[in-house]
Amino acid sequence: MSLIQPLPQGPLDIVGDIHGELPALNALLQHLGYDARGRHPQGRTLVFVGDFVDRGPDSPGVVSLVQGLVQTGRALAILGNHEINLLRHDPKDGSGWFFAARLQSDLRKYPGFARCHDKSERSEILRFLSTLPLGLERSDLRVIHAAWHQPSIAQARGQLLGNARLAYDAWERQASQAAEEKQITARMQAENEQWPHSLEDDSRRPPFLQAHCDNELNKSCFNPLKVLTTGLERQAHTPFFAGNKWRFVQRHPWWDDYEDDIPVVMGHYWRSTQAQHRTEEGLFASLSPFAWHGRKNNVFCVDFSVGARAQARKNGKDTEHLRLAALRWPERELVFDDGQHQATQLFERPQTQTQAVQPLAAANSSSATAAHRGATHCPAQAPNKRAPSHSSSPRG
Ligand SMILES: [Mn+2]
Repeated sequence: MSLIQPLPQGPLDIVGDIHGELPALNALLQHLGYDARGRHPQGRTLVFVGDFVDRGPDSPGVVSLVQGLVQTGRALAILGNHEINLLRHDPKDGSGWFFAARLQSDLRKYPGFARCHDKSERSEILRFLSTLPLGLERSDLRVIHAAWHQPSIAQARGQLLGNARLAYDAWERQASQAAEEKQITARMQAENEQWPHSLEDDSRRPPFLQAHCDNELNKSCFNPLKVLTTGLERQAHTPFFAGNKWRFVQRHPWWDDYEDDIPVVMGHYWRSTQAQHRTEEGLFASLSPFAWHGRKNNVFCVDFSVGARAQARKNGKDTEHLRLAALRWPERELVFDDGQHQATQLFERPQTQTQAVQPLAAANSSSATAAHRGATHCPAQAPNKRAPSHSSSPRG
């Protein structure tokens, strides 16, 4: 039993990041045709891509619902970065429902939310989360929270189910050792003397601080379980201000390098149903809101940003584009929490064996590329020419 588990056969409904929006989840399950116990008249199975919790009005309620469905065999679920944060006792934005340390700051930012009140409730949530895998697969589909990155998947396969937290912590310690060996901290200190201003001051654009960049890349790309749940990053072309600080690395659209024929469905990346609302780094900028993406047009992000609904509501902003969706497989149709059905676009079927006849030289060069990629966790770190947009929307 490994951290990468099989998907069951039959039709699936793959639900995007929920982020504590229990009313949206209940509405979506109804529109999908599930009864209160998660049974579907056509024998469909629910799959949750992670990030069930944080920011929304009822994270404990969402966990409890997902847990009930998983334990009765009606659903499968994988861990997202927000569940990993809970497992590692790492309080972050939006987790005030679980961690007292975040309560005051979250109460200011989000409207009233249900909390975990006692230790036994928290322990039960952690016990359940610790049983979940990080990836799911079958011959025609792969499901992951953020990145189906083959070398990281291979590492996760070698870890026992139930071991996510221990393995994650061990890789984090190794990442710190690697940073020491590369003298990243000392080089960052030198840069801090050269640039003594706060990196949270958007009025002062820093020069490109290479050690700060190296530090971010080491932190994001070293740990394979982190890569699977938060995605890959790469060096930015120029410093850019996002999420309230100057950054030197940006998210890497790994799907543009994904060469396998097996489609991947993921969450995590805050796409929008409206063309004018883009993610901060323009990851889906040139894409229809309902399109498959990537080199082979066989990757689909099913996170339609319902996680930003709580804050938008509090600030009196439009929430229409912030929605919860499920992707029906094999139909490739989206169903939203308001009942809208929407066909997806641009999907390319995998080539069949007879179509996939390649000249020998081309086949050899592609396997050499794959072997090269397997040698490192990080993608090629050539500076990206496309400057990301200036924004303070949340990450992950
Ligand atoms: Mn996420």
